[in-house]
Amino acid sequence: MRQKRVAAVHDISGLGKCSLTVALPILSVAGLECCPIPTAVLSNHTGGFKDFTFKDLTEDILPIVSRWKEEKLIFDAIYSGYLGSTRQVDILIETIKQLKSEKTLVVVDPVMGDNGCLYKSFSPEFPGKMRELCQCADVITPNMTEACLMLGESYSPPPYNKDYINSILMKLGSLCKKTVVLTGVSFDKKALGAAALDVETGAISYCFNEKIEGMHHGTGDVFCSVLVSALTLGRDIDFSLKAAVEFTCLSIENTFDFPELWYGVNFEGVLNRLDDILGGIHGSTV
Ligand code: PXL
Repeated sequence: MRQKRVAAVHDISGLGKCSLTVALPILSVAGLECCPIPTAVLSNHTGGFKDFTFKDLTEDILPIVSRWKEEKLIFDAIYSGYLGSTRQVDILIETIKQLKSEKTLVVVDPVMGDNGCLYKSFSPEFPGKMRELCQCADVITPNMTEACLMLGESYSPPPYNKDYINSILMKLGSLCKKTVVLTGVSFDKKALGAAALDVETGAISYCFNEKIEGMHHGTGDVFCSVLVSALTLGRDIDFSLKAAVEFTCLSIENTFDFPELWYGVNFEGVLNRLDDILGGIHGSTV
């Protein structure tokens, strides 16, 4: 028997509850071995703190990959998120080539913006470069801002109409191999959720929850880490989408009583519910 293994390529931000500090605990609770490749070390995330320190780890990635390669280990998934530099896109493409086997699921979360804006750590060329990385992915998980940045479309805030969302999904479908998961989808003032497109069949599904007001940092990383966990456990896209929406909402609700937590969500307090939401961790071994 072998425990399933996920290579997680994200930054590590000491403060802020995002990237690896979210992916590691969520994948672990899902019974998966999470093997991190840090793209950069930051004091805190770049979204709202007054400053941040930034140590770029671009030069460390391929030596880590070569060392892992020598161990001849199987990776059931490769999950990438926030990258530390534009050059890291080419390095990630090489990382995927090196670590991927026939059955490896490649999930690219093209983390680069929110609320219509590119994060301040990225150059204007970054979205075009991120498109290249998406071509290597089975699954991509942009939010509406990231989708518009990659497609060169102007961003407008929600609500949207269904035809518009479906056309964005179809355009994103040409950027990746199998599945597009689009977050931040809303058709009215009451509900917010995500949509998924199966690139091969053209089937589109939606999953909504009651909209919770306010801006919640790190929820994209919580959502995507649950989605990757569910897909790696062998759940189908509809189940995985529902699990990711449900756990993200629970995490936000569990933050209401913690006013000091403006920079993230208290997902740790609901990790004990994750096993149930994932339908048990059967599938974490092969
Ligand atoms: O949650 C996305 C994210 C990840 N990593 C860093 C960030 C952000 C969002 O601001 O700044 C460093």
